[in-house]
Amino acid sequence: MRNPEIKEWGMLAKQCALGAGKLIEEMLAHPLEVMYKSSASDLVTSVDRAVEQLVIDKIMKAYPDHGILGEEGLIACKPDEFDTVWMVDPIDGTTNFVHQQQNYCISIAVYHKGVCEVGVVYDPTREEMFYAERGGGAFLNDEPLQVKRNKEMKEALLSTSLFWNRRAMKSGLSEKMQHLAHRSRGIRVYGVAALELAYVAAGRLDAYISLNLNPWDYGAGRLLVEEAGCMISALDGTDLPFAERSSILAANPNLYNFLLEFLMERPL
Ligand code: 2AM
Ligand code: CA
Ligand code: CA
Ligand code: CA
Repeated sequence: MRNPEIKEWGMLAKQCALGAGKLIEEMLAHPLEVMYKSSASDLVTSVDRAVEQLVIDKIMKAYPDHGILGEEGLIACKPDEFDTVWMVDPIDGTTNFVHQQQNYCISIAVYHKGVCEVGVVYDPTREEMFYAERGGGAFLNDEPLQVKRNKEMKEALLSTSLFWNRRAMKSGLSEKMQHLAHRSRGIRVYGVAALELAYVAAGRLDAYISLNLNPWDYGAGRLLVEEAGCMISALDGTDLPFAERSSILAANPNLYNFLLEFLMERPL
């Protein structure tokens, strides 16, 4: 029997995302405090941290025995030590947030015994709430999402986060993406992984390809993608791990096998 708590987790995840959206709006009335993490292109703001804290407080109040893995690390968590783990990216697309104040989202996933049960990706500027429950379908603002199954490569719109990755350049993956640009309708580079996965689920994109995503980047989006009838795995075709970094190939079911073979075969 399905765990009846899953519905409650889902409701709380949506409440956290909406609360985060409100807090972001309030904080944007004041100047942004922007700091560097590992480099000048790896940013964090006071808003990222405030949102993560807000989400942690809400989860801990409701479920003090759950684990939380957040990008900004405001709470310590060894995921393997908890039955239920929340994965939180308080602002996915911080560079977009700093430069554009749009094209960012909040991503929240709930895993139980290593399996993703709930995924929420919320875009506050467009007021778009993407929601999925395992086995219960994917939704955008309560409207069900189901992708078309007969997509062809020549009519596909792709998206990637590969281009700033040195390994992608060395391995020839960047070059392969250029080839795919010619075989498809084009490639977009939005810099907001969780939202790109939500867009694959919504059929706004037909595939998303990335190296080295963190578990909070793909945690919620993977369930949206699966529940909307698309396929997702690591770039070598293996299942996505629990609470570990991974490469990602998410695609319309009609394109997935072609993309997997094309990206895995020897360099061009
Ligand atoms: P973030 O904004 O939460 O850090 C894949 O595109 C993910 O990598 C994004 O969702 C983004 O998550 C992060 N990212 C984007 N541009 C980046 C950059 N230049 N350096 C490091 N991380 C980046
Ligand atoms: Ca970051
Ligand atoms: Ca992220
Ligand atoms: Ca982030």
